[in-house]
Amino acid sequence: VSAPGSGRLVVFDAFGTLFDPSSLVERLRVRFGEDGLAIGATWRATQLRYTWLRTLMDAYEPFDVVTRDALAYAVRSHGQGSTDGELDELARGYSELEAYTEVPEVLGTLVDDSVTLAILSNGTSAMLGGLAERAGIAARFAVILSVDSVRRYKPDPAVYRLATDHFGVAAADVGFVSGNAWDCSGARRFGFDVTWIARSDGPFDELGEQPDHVGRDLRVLLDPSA
Ligand code: LAC
Repeated sequence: VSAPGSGRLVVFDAFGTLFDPSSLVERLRVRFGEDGLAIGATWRATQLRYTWLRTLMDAYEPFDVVTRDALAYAVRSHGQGSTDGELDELARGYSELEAYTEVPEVLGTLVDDSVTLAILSNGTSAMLGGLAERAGIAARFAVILSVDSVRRYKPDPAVYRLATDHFGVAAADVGFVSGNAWDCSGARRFGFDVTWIARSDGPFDELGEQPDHVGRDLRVLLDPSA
């Protein structure tokens, strides 16, 4: 029996998988008081909804723009106001997220075991490169692949194809890891071997796909029983 991370190639989602968006809620609380938590939830949900809508509309804008637009909507939808400068600064928080605590050590173990690692994310190359540098994990990745090059967002198959094209492998040879159930569904549909990182409670999506492996955090990748 082998662990989910024991394949030759493991490809990671970024937000909610390696980097923790919930750390922004504190900044929202400071600015918007008790509405901060709800604004944070609306922000993340709207950010994703806008990625899907812009892909369907064939109206791509980079993830930092979508993120800032979604924040403006979230603030207004909770009856709050803010200046452009405040929105810019809060949205920049997405480029300053912390990695989840176990991330550096698990990535180090995988690299020591000769596993090739990559990121495949909605983020722009600049956002993702900066986040990986800040967390001290940039050198662990063979490549950071951004949807920016296909101008469509996950779960469009064109995004998952970036990984198979880059490495010249079949989908089944890619171990894909995401904390987002809908991303896992899209990746499973594409044919990846998928590990869902269920960091919070809540069911997997009902999209006709199931993850191959499930864990609470990235340490599942080292667990042969998973
Ligand atoms: C990403 C989003 C899905 O990093 O979390 O692509």
